[in-house]
Amino acid sequence: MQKPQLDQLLNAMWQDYLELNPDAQRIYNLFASHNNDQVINDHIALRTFQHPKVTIDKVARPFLAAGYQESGEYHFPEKKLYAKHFQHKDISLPKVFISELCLDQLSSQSKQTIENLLQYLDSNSLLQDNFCYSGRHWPLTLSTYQQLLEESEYAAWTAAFGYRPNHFTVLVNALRSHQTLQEVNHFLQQEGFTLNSSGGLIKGSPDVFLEQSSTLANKVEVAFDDTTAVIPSCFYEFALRYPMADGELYQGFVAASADKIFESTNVKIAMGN
Ligand code: OOG
Ligand code: NI
Repeated sequence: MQKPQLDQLLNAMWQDYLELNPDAQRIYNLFASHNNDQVINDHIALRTFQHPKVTIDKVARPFLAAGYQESGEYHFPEKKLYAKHFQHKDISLPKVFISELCLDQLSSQSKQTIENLLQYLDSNSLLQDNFCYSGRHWPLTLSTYQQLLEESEYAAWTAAFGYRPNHFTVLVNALRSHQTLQEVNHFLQQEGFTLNSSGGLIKGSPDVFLEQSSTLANKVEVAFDDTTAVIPSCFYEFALRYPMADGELYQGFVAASADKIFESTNVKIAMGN
């Protein structure tokens, strides 16, 4: 895939994401207005299920075709997740973080439910470049969503939204207006945005070369087969990267911090109850 197609894909993903989280545009504009219209995206996150039909590498296909390379892997035993990140040698391009839910670690009921959903997924759709913003490919009732939610918030989110960007991320290093994550958080709170405080507002530290914070997922009305319901959708993230011993900014992720970032779509936290 050539650069113009990749830019087009990234832009289409941003537009799709804004439909679920229009606040991201407001935040983007606030930072853009203080930074000569320059806001750099550190990474985009996608979610999937660990299944031969939709492996991380299959979801990553258009990025791999555009020259991205697998650059790190992460384990989240408590959340039953596994993830990889992909990056491009052109460091102005966002990294892509793709996680998957390990179905073999779920109850047989949840595993069966998800396998049933995945039967509706046409394998050919994965060959389309728009797959990573193609949404939900299966029928879903509110009670199935709620059943999954009892066992895994991630399972419920992925069942409800399917293949769409979960979040974009402002690279704080590239901001002139705000140099620290404390300043970013303070600014966002003053502007009225609610941040994810799970594990503290700031996840990580200079010791692990990465500090991150995020808004809480926006709540949207989702049409299920039987009814509609308001559930958490997507959030916006802020990342400050620190130089390693060789002077290069750390480009990876930190599992202990990511574990808390995942909770930005937690129903109890995001719905405020
Ligand atoms: C991904 C959470 C992890 C990060 O930057 O550490 C993450 C997700 O919520 O899907 O994005
Ligand atoms: Ni992230």
